[in-house]
Amino acid sequence: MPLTEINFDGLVGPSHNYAGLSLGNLASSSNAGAVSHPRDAALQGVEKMRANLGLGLTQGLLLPQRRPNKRWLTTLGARAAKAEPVLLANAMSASAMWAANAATVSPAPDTRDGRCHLTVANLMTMPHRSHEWRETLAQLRIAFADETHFAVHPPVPPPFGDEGAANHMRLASGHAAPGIEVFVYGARGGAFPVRQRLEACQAVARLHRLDPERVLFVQQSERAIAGGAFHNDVVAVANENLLLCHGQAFADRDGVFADFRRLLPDIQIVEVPASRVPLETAIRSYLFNSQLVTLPEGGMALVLPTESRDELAVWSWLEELVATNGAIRRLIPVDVRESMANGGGPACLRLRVLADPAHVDPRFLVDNARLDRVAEVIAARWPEAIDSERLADRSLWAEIETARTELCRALELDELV
Ligand code: SUG
Repeated sequence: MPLTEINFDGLVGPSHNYAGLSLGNLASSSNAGAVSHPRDAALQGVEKMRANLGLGLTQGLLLPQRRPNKRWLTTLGARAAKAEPVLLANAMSASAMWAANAATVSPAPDTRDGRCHLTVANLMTMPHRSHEWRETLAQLRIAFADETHFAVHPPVPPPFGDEGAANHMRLASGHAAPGIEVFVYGARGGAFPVRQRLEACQAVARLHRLDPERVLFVQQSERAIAGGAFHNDVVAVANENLLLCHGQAFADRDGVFADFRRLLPDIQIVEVPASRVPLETAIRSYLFNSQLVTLPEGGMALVLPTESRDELAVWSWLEELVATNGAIRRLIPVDVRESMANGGGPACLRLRVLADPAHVDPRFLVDNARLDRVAEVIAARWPEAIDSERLADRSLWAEIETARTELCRALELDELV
């Protein structure tokens, strides 16, 4: 098969909860302490994968990680049974579901050695995310074990924060054409932390053996981070030669657009002006946190959260776009409300890899039959609800472990147990 867009969705883990751990992520902060519904959350994710299969797209998945992460607690001299509530919440987070933060991916046409390179993100800015990388690396090393086609790199070391594909865009005249790779970093975020560092972006570009002439390092605007866009994919999304972004996404809008046009003359930049959709509305609706996908029949679709349909200013702008744009032909709302309540929309939930699916370990790829098996395990084993009191409950830990073990077995990934 030729180079294909494969979206690996992070399956929502059985410990999914709302602990308000992400400063600068407005949804996470405002839902702190709410009761979560891991079973519904994971089934919403499965339905999103089914919808993408229905569009004729290739779909993969990444598995939930062990929670509570006792190994991480041990490195801090703590034990789950006695850990303070905040530390335990950090060890219980299901945040690995947001696979756009698993790694940065440079597909084969962009790299000097003609392999697809993946660098696992260190996610070091937020404690609950900083311990994801080890299990992510283990999974990616299995999924992309074929070293003639893939190179999987361990994370960039501290102190350079790296949050993966959520801050990376590839623009190209087609999937198979050499692309330009855009790394978006933060320098200032007002009251909120900057999570993606320029030094990390530069390291990833070197590790991936990209042509320096076709790489851009772009500063995210302080206004965007301070407004709650803690990752670039909250204010911009790209696919092939199309960039859809908010007018306040980048620090130097004009300079950035000029660079894009110089390196990719046939680029189509669709900018949503703040006068039509204010930044706050864009962040609340997560309009840009959509999957912009190429449809097998031609044209593109925007797979977006139902929250953007519920926001009048957003939806009317999008309907106008579809009527006039030519490239984006369909709007496909998906319900991922449980993930959205922690600041993760459809694009956060997936890691996009351009590769030949025949080169990927098939156990990480899904069709409807495999998703049926996944959904059965979720329906039987995922907890129905979790409130903050329950995080310290040993019977919940046992339930979570059994759920994950059964899922690994159902997918024949016993080595992850
Ligand atoms: O890192 N939320 C995630 C959301 C990540 C979204 N990903 C992308 N934009 N690609 C984060 O802030 C919430 C955790 C909590 O509060 O329990 C959380 O980690």
